[in-house]
Amino acid sequence: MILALQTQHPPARVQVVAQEFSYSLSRTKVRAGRVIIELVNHGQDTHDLDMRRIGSTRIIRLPSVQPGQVVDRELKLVPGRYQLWCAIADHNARGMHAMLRVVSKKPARRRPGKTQRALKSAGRGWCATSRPAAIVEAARNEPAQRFGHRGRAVRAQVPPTSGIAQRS
Ligand SMILES: [Cu+2]
Repeated sequence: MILALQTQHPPARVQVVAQEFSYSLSRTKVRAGRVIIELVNHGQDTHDLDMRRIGSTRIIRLPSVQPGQVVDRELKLVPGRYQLWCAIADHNARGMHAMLRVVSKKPARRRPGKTQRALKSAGRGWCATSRPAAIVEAARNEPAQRFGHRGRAVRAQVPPTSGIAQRS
């Protein structure tokens, strides 16, 4: 069911404008999943785009584009930080590189996690029934334990002050 929802969701888009010698990204953060990377060449030289998630050895390659041309590719990206660079000649060293952050899906709208739900339902059970009963029982037994006899005897030791003062 989750997979079906994911495929219905339109892919995110990131446009990368290449020129001598820089990349300009339409956004530097995108949600994980299907992402269309569009490489636009606004320069006078041929440029391309390689990208690699930090921690991974796999390099995703977009074909080179001639000046004035566009190429795009749909990818499935997992969360992480991705390095983007132009692999032509020394373009990378001359500044044609950028970073794209891929973040988990819908962090704000996510329903409570399994642990939160378990805590909530456990809390309901404990607060409404078990725990108050246990606390009441403990409170009832505590004076008797402290003074070495039953609760009734302890209550009798409490001086009857305020009630009498108000009555007279
Ligand atoms: Cu280049």
